[in-house]
Amino acid sequence: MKKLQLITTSFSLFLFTITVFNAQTVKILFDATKAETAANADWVIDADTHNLGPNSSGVMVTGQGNESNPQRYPIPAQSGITASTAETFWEGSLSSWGIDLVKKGYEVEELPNADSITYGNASHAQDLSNYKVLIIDEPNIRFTLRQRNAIVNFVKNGGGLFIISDHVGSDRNNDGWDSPHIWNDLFANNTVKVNPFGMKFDSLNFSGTFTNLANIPSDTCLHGTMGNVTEVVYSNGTSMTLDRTANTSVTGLIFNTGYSNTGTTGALFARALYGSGKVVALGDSSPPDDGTGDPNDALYNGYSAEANGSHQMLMVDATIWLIERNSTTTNIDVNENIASVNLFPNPSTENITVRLNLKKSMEVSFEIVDLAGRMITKNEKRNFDSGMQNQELAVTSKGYYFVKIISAEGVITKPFIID
Ligand SMILES: [Ca+2]
Ligand SMILES: [Ca+2]
Ligand SMILES: [Ca+2]
Repeated sequence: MKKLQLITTSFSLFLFTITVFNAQTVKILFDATKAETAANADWVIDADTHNLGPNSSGVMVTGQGNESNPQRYPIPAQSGITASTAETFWEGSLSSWGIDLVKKGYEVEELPNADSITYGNASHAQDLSNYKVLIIDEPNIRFTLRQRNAIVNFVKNGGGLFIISDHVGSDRNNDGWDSPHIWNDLFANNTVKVNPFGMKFDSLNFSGTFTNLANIPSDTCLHGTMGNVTEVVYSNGTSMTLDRTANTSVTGLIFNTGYSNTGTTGALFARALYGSGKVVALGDSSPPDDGTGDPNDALYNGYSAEANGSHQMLMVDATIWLIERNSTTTNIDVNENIASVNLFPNPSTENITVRLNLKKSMEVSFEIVDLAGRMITKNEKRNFDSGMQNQELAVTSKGYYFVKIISAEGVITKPFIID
């Protein structure tokens, strides 16, 4: 038992180290270039001025109204956020989401209205190549072809994209385009890959409380660090139809009532892998709305006041899933050509030994998660030589677990039992 306690202490120290490391590296960008603040929408994390409005073409310009006009860096600076900081530290109806992400150790920025989405433009300070995750909450202006390609290539090359749509007919800036059609246009009319994510928004408008969840206990969007999602409440949203021919990985996680929870229709929330990146999609902009923001807007708190807290869990944990390296959330070994893995003894009565056979030397870190996807332990990455290597991991409670072996090449997930 002495040995076990020693290992546990070491893991606690490693956990602290890796959390600090992440805080300096992962940046999340909230887009504000697509009229996300038009009318009673305020889908920004912070704004200090309210002077935008749509011109006759639907472009948001200063002097045309009193809508939020956010800047790149939220004010006050995020370095002042602590565990007890209230969401009203910033003024935007996504401030709760933004502040929760900062509390998780990430950096957040906004792409201001007058800026533009680019990918691979080295002279653009806010080029997507500088970010791990792009969040676009209800775009109300059509993406240009160049922007559609930029977004798809960003994901293809390892970026995470958080897609949020709203109901059909939600054209807030009166330019003839609503968010379901804008997203479907991006999926269909880019020249990188047609229907890259296997998702299409339906032309619907409905509300309700939905508890029809996929039964995937290891899924960390539904069962992540924030808790177990149990439902989603829609206030005028739409669903998705999924296409597994276009993208074999696309998976619905929450469904409309009466639809199969393993099917491809009636999906309210879905995720997919594409290239080396990831995508999640939600069909309603109400769940992330925290009810406080632009004083000129009518806002409602869906983020923490509805769905027994499930919206907050879903928004934060799905963002974290996008940040994590592209891997399956099942027990499939995605990189057996790089490393083979065996666990022994399995089942075990206390510790488990991970035996790696590496094709080359690499930095590897380990995580242990439980059946609900909750993190149990995490250790810092260190360099392993090629060939056979052992790593002992400590688990103190009986149960069914997964060990994730994480490297720059990808993630291998293996199940084990402590009994
Ligand atoms: Ca507004
Ligand atoms: Ca529009
Ligand atoms: Ca707010």
